[in-house]
Amino acid sequence: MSPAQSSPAEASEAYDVVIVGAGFAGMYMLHRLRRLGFSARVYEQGGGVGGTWYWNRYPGARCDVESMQYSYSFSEELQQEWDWTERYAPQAEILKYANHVADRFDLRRDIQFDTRVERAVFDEQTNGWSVTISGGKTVEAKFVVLATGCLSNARKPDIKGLENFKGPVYHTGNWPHEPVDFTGLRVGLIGTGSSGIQSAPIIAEQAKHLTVFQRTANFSIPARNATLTDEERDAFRNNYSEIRRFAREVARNGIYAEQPDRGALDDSEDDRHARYGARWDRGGLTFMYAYNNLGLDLAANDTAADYVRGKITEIVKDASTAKLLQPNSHPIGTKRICIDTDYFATFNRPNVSLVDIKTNPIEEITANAVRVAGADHEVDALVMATGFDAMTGSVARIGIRGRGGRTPNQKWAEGPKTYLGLMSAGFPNLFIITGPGSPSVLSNMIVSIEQHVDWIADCLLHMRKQGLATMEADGGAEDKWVAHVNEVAHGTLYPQANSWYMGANIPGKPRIFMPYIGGVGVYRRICDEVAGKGYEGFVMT
Ligand code: N01
Repeated sequence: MSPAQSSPAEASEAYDVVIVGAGFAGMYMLHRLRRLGFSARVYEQGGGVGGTWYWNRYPGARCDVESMQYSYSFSEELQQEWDWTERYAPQAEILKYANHVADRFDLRRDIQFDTRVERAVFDEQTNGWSVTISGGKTVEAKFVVLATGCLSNARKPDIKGLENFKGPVYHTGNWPHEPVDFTGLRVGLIGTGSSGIQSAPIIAEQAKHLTVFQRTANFSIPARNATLTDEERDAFRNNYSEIRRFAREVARNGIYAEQPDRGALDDSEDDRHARYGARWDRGGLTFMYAYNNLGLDLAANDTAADYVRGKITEIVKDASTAKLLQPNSHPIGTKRICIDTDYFATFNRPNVSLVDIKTNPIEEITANAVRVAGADHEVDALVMATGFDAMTGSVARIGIRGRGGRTPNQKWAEGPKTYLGLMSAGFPNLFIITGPGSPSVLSNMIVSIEQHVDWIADCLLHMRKQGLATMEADGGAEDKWVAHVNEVAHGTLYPQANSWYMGANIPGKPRIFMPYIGGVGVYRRICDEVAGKGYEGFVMT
């Protein structure tokens, strides 16, 4: 491998590394590689940086990890200078931050926007990749890094008659860049995951009528969003090194927070109620850290689920609507828990109705209505908050060909197989950032992104120093890792839910719990040990 130190890499159309995607992973990967003297080119299908925050512009979109923690830690100056305005940053502010990072670190000159990577083919003679981009141009790369995101392949479900609908159809994960005005319109919202739950209250404020079509009722905790004060910002800034260390090494999900010290059944009912109450009042994801066994023990989990179901009954005035909104199909937290602002209260509005499509699935979409159980619910616009082909979808849609021309789809027909979520045997010199088999979507994504980027950068540096050209996951090491990922998942309640973690939202997708649930600290130590032992489990030549 030869870092491009002489002639500009672009002239030769050959790079040490091609990075796919300019979200938070792609941007930081580029920054690290450039600093190490590697030539790198990023291809980004969007017109700007930001990845998920570039596409998900739906009303109410904001991050459910607090802004002071959902941010890069690699630059002390950056984390000291950026002023987050709210406890949970809205999409527009995160996108502004991404643009600030791109400018501050002069990233744009190595990013080509509005460009999809269509194909990446491994050449077994040269041990490199030929990468074909939209427009048909092919560039060569020794390494390819997929920074394609885990929730970037928005999926409109195949509902009968959808093509006949006369009004606009939006997807939350691919929202127009211009503001959408629902004033005076009857809006149908399909999907009640995080995106649907965030957008419903905002759409309801604007629309003439909002009809929410609910297949699975979801658990949601109030965000209690608020403006951040200088004191609150300083509390983080003055302690960032310890907060970041804790998030990386101690917290299971990469979020600095008080860790639970006991199980739910160790407390009396009154004490439990008080503890849940305090966390409900505080708001946010840490509701699930009330006890240390909520993800492990169904009886413990039921106590938290009952608490939230009780809250829904308290908030929603109409008893039958409240009952329908109460989740009963999965343990709390086993589908990604939602964080909302006034979601349940929205159903008290006279212009909002809820339609159960679990008991009676949507029969058909007509020119102006959604038909359920023979009744037409007339709508002028449809919002699909129907989620993503998560974790594997964005890898599968690139025409990747590894050894023997094999595609990831062929190899992953029974579920994704990777070693550490970083590489998959048969696809040498191809890294995935926050891939399946790593903590990824179960964590604060930026913590996991930084860990993977640093690991990959260190690895490439090691290879350069050692004069190594090729790296590939060993099939045996990969099999052991996949077995471990499964074993850890099956020690928890998570596989009980029909979640996108399990691939359950995509008809025909294999049911495998995709992320690694062992915790970011444990995982980081495993990755560091692997590197410390000369990249054990990888074959390097
Ligand atoms: O997608 P989802 P999302 N007919 O897959 C329903 C992150 N995120 O975009 O549960 C009818 O969770 C589906 O029903 P069911 C976060 O990690 C974060 O909301 O499959 N309904 C479900 O209700 C999150 O988990 C933030 O039965 C259909 C909904 O559509 C992830 O992204 C904000 C259907 C899809 O929910 C994905 O969230 C937003 C069909 N054919 C997203 N197909 C924050 O940071 C699907 N559904 C706050």
